[in-house]
Amino acid sequence: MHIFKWRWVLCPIILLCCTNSRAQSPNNNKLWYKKPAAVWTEALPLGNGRLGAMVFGRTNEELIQLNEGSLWTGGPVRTNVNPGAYSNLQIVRDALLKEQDYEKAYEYTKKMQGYYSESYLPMGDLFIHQSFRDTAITDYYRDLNIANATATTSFVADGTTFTREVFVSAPDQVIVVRLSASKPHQLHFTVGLNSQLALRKAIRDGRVLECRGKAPAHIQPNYIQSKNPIEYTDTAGCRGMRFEMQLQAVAKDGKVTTDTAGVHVSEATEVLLIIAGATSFNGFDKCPDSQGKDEHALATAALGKAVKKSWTALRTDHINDYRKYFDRVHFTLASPAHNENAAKPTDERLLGYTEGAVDPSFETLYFQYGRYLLISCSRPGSVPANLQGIWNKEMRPPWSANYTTNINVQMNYWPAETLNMTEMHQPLLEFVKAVAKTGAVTSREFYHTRGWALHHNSDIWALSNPVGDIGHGDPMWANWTMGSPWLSQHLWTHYAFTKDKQFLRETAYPLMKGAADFCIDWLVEDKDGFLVTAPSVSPENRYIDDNGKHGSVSVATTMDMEIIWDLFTNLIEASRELGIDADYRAMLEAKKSKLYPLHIGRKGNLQEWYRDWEDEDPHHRHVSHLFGLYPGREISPVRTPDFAAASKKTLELRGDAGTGWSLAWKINFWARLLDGNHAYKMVHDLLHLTGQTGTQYANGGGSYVNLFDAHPPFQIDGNFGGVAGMGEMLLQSQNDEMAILPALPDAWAEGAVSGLKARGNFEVGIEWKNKQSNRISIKSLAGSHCVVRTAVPVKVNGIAASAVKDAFGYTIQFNTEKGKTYELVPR
Ligand code: FUC
Repeated sequence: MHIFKWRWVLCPIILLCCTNSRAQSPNNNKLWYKKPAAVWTEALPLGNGRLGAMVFGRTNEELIQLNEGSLWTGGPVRTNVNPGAYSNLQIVRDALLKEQDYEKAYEYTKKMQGYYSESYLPMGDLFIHQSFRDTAITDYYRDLNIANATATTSFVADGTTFTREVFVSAPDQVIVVRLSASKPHQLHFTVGLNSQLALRKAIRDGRVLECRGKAPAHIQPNYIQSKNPIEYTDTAGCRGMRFEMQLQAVAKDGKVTTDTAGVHVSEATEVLLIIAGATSFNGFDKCPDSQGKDEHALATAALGKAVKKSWTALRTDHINDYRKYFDRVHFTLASPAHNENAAKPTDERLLGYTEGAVDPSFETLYFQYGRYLLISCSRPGSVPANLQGIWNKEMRPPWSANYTTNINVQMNYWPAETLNMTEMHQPLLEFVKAVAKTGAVTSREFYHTRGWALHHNSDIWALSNPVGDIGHGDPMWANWTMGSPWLSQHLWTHYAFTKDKQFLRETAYPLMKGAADFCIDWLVEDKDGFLVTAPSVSPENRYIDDNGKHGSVSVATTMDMEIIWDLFTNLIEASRELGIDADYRAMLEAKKSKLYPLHIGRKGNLQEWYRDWEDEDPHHRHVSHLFGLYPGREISPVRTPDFAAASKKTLELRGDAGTGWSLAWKINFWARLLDGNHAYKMVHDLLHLTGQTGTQYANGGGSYVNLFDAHPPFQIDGNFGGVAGMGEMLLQSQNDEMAILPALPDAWAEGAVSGLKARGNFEVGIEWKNKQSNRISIKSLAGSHCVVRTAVPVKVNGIAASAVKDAFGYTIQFNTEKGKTYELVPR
């Protein structure tokens, strides 16, 4: 809902700006280019949460690279992978807590590892060979319209305009391509399907091209040297899923023939290509082959249904479905040079922005693009978005394009609730149920602990063991144990935003309790009586201890303690909300009070380690110890000013540079520190054209030409963390109050946003000028009590509200009625 209409603003100066802001909306929803994609990171992503397509927009040799979110190597996780693991735990603990022999602890920690995760796969490539012989191509244009999730390519050859429109439909579960020519009978082309995976092709009913394939049993992670990294033979049993792609052309006129080389079309004017794809994946605990779904039946049914629909019906259903989510949030900034900037193709606009052009509407486009991407790669019923969302062309993608849980998969979902896409959170929340099952086995087998444990990597099989192929991984990532409490935060967050008590009672609470049980058993007492984690790492940094020794395994890293604090705090609140488990709650409260506390180091920083040690890499990309600032809520300028000041010092010492996701995290940190200008600086750094084009690893995050986040290489978390951070600049609600424009930068002095969500299930719109909100609209969707923090005192629905003033502004409180909207204006 667009709560604020610019027409309400009467002052002529504003009207001028409003005209601008209005004028920007129609064409500020497009990424567009004057040339085809030369490389994958210039192609444009489409998706319905399950099927993904990267559209290159080439003229004679169009390439649309295809993915299916559940197409991974492997099969259900194995149990009892390292029966000797547990025997090392006490040795590690003694080495850490009694002998202070951290090198020994490191060596023995390595003995507590299992297998690497499986790998996400590319499904196929759709080629369209359309020959124009020697004819010159003119008027070339391609775009991605994020307002209707459609990519269009058009160009002129021999006096005919050729247009190709592509979308991936969620209601119809197919990819749709329409090719059309402005003059009759000018379409002559062949469409083919290929894959890097083994395919068998067949023709059904003379008109459907079927491509049946099988995924490898395992692929070694790309960072492992291996002579035969791709294994098709299933030695372990139950590994290697089937998949199928189907293609059919529907032509209004002309001739269409289909053989295994592809679909051949001539003398047509308009042709629809319908592509269906499915895998046999049937859940994390089912053999993908013998117990798999019937991928042939799934693809056949989707294709059969879609070919009967008209282009208009397919397109209308797709757009209506997509807009249900996308249209919930509007964000505009006064953008004086908008028309000039938007007149540039996106690659040039990005370059201009990188070189310093002031272009606020590009920032709002980037914000909405992040929302577009989550809606496109994570839908109810799909598997969670991986390191690349659902878009991957590599057989051995970076870090297996898996679920990396020491920051990355969580970051993917940071904008889900705040930016009004709660449904898109569902795949991750469902995944927690699966990983809690495998994690219970891992917890028991590796540590003899209760509850469920998850380490730093997972996959669609809900892998939960510490990776490393038993002894080959570095514990600074492989043996990080805080996956279950961190993922539990998402369960609580979903409840906090939706107030869905049934979800809390039936789903979230038991899973959170399972994670807490693991943490309770995992914690041990140090000699001062504090509860600590041991072994403990701070992803993925190393310390230099007081004796000058470098290491990564130690005791009670700040991140561990903050994550456990977060879970215990959330679980205590959850049990209160549900009015259950008073004894368990009292036990948690007692444990919480004994957790090793936060410390401020001698540099005034928030200590990362158990002791005030130096960092081996002071500028490390991970800033794990600020978890309590974001996404946690232990640290805040309002409630814990000393730790907030120490966090600020930490960020200054760490510096701004980092990988894409690191820059994105820092937007959120600075927003939580209420420093809008520094947060904005980080937005700028993230939306900065990277010098990389391929899958190269390099320092310095940024954005590719298609505005995908560059780690580099491409990793989608930075897109999601980045836009979540932009949301945190506009609205925060983690401290039992809704802070309006808490970190507004000078560059965003005037604008309007609507449809943001706040905890308590409020939908919030804000309109501001000169950095001051002049209208706030709060729609109460659950009838929760509302506490609002503003910069100036306000009236609520015309009545002056009594406000409490402190150094951070004014807070007012009022009860709300479910379904009612409250308008707040300056008094
Ligand atoms: C973590 C990070 C890396 C990368 C990888 C997928 O291990 O430290 O930078 O993002 O995940």
